[in-house]
Amino acid sequence: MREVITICVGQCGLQVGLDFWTALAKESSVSVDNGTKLDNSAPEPPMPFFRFDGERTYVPRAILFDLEPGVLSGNKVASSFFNPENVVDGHFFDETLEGETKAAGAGNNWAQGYTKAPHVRNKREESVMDIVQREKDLAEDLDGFIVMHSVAGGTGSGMGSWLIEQLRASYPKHTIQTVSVLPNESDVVTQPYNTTLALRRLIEHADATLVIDNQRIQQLAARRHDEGPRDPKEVHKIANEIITRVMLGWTSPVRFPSTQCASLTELVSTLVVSPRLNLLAPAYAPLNAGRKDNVVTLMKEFWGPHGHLMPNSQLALPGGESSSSDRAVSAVTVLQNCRQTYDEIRMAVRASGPSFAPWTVPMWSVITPTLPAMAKRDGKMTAVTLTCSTGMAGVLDSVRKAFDQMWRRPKGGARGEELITTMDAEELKDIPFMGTYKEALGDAECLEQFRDAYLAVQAAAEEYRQAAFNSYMEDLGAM
Ligand SMILES: Nc1nc2c(ncn2[C@@H]2O[C@H](COP(=O)(O)OP(=O)(O)OP(=O)(O)O)[C@@H](O)[C@H]2O)c(=O)[nH]1
Ligand SMILES: [Mg+2]
Repeated sequence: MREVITICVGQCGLQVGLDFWTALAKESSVSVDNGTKLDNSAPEPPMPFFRFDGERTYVPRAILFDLEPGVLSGNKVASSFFNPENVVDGHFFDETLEGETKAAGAGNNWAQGYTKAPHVRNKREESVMDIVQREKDLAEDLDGFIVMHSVAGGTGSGMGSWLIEQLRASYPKHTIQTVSVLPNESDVVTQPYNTTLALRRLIEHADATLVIDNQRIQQLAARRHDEGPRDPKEVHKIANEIITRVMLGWTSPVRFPSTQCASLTELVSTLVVSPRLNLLAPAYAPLNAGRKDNVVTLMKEFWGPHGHLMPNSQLALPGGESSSSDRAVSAVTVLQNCRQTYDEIRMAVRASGPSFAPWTVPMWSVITPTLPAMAKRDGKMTAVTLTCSTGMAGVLDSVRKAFDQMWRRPKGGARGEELITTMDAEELKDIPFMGTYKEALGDAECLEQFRDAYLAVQAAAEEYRQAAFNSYMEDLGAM
């Protein structure tokens, strides 16, 4: 058995995670009220995600962290379905106060989340990594971790960064996959800083990151409902529904292993051909729930204007349709409830596949897991595709540009790269919104953190850009 532990951090991570687990419980015929089986004739729930505890209860292999009680307090599913020792809502141990206290969030500040994380304790005084290790000890043969978070605020971004570093240091051989939500342009003012600082950890330590673009999802949600911008809570609800569908599809080969694929590690290694190209673009079809589909229409939808959860301008569209030099490096599709033959699937893949980078074997892998009846939902065919696309350079460039807008002296002059690579720590006082970052980290470390993160994001963008060309293979060989 290859088990997977999900770890949700911060408001966004928790809300996405709670929706995912609620849907997973439903598909597995497990009650979110108490973890018992809803239907005794149903097969055993997928044990990579659940563990059997005692006589009647299935417990999610999941851990929920926040630095404030907001999402967790009063949430029925959080309190009834999960192991209470794995649900930590902002209790932390502050040595200077000599006792347990409540952390008041990380205030949209990466540095607050990053520096508070090592002090977090549950009611049994277990640290974050004690909790992870306890959960790991309950697995027979741990496959890896799925971390869910936003990179834009303080907790998911900062505590999430710290957690990913710790996971990588403690479990170097286990797969770390993240579901990382990128912000809307109009979200919090410090988001370009937080996003840059967190992206560095994802680039350096995650095996694979599903990049979820809130802005793009908002556009798709508005289109689906034929309306303009909506209340953020409503947008988040729709976004989380889409992310849940992506994650249910993506994890179905792990939950229902077959000879095609039997673990998260296998899935990730099919897609991530170089550890430096680990940021992946997801797509889901059909987004219009009422439609009848076959494999051809679903595959076409991915590469049409509305299937992808990443902007089309940054995607490797099929042959002649590609507006730019973007190319796919690898792609994996999971088809659920597919009743078509292998030949029909191969033909659809051949007809609608993306443009691949010239140095790769143009391989679009398709997995068709066999689902038990209760996981088939309404029996409609759905498809999730993850693509390693050189267009990710465009996403990283947008993050860098937003950062450059912020990182400047009030009186003009150098900004962005030129400023961050030449300035001294004492000049940080001139940079907008630096106060709380400096307070948490100290001047010298603060500048080092920002500079290293900025350069890491810039280097990753360049890596993706170069991966569109044949010379990339030679560059890889030269490393
Ligand atoms: N898709 C989606 N995005 C969300 C959700 N909740 C918040 N966000 C986005 O997440 C970002 C803010 O991060 P949060 O997760 O709220 O912040 P946090 O990690 O709790 O950090 P602090 O509250 O600052 O300590 C913004 O870009 C929000 O738009 C959600 O449920 N779904
Ligand atoms: Mg929060």
